[in-house]
Amino acid sequence: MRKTRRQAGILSADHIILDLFRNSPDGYVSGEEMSRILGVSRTAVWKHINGLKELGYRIDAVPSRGYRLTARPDLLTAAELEVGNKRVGRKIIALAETDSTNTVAFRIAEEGEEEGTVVLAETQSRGRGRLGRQWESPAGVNLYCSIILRPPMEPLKATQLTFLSAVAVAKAVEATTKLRPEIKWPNDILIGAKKVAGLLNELSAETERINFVILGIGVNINMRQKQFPATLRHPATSLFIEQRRKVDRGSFARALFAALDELYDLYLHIGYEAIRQEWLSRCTIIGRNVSVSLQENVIKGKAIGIDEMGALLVETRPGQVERILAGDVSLQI
Ligand code: BT5
Repeated sequence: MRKTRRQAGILSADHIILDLFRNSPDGYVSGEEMSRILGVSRTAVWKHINGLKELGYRIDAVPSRGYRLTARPDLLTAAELEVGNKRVGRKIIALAETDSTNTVAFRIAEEGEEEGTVVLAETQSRGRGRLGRQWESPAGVNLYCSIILRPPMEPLKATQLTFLSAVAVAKAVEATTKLRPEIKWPNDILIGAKKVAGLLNELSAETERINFVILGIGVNINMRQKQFPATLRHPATSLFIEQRRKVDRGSFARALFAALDELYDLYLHIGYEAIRQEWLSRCTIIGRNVSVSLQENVIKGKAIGIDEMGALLVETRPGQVERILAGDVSLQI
């Protein structure tokens, strides 16, 4: 795949213009200043401004003062979200609609797309959960995204990255709201025992080596109660429902990509232990009596931790510990 300017880490003109508006003390930026900073003609600046207007930005031109941004669209655009992280979100592919962002990310990763690229969509027609389940993906209210990572490690350790994305989602919720998210093993983020986000990680690997991992993340941000179907497996919620106030989806997405970027960097340089500790500090089931439904049976006991491979450790009798790799956990009252 051809290397674009954006992939090489150079910010796009749209992004630079939006940054100039963000940092301008009185909100005005002159066409002359833009043309100087971007190194392009005034006509080219005008074309960029028109491009932003087509995306839904409202930009007024005031003679002798310059341009002023008066309204942003509630849309997740690459220009808003590419913020110069080390890896995650260096390049963002923002789609209006797709079947599943995981499917798109998997396909472009197979074609060689770089580590860190994010695919996101305003809505998904076939959003996927685990085991062929469906992920409700109404348009314009939530975040549906998939991140391509190429960690240099053995495939068995790939589940560790589910913990990494769970911690990142929790951190983004903490950064953008006053809510206290909890993590439920293995892949749910809850607020007050209701599911607010789900994770679907998919792997392409050879025997010894990972080709790539797709971190699929769905977060219910401004979804209304009436948009949830009655048939969900577990009670569900959104940040809006919990705090009765809209959350800016762009700020949430930026916080999420920053947390993922930072945690992934930590993971590559220090290792899984740093992530495991962050995960444990937000996990509510450790130390409690749980019941885990597996395909065939149910295991009951005390959850005592997670191991190297991400398995849940459940003490079923004093001294007897079961390692559980997949299952549905509920608390025993
Ligand atoms: C998950 O599966 O929780 C993983 C969800 C991952 C979604 C993201 S969105 C971006 C990326 N692209 C995709 O196609 N997928 C990923 P699981 O634990 O199997 O939970 C699925 C179950 O949660 C469903 O069977 C429903 O009962 C329930 N559910 C569906 N949509 C929901 C929603 N928006 N919020 C809360 N629960 C939901």
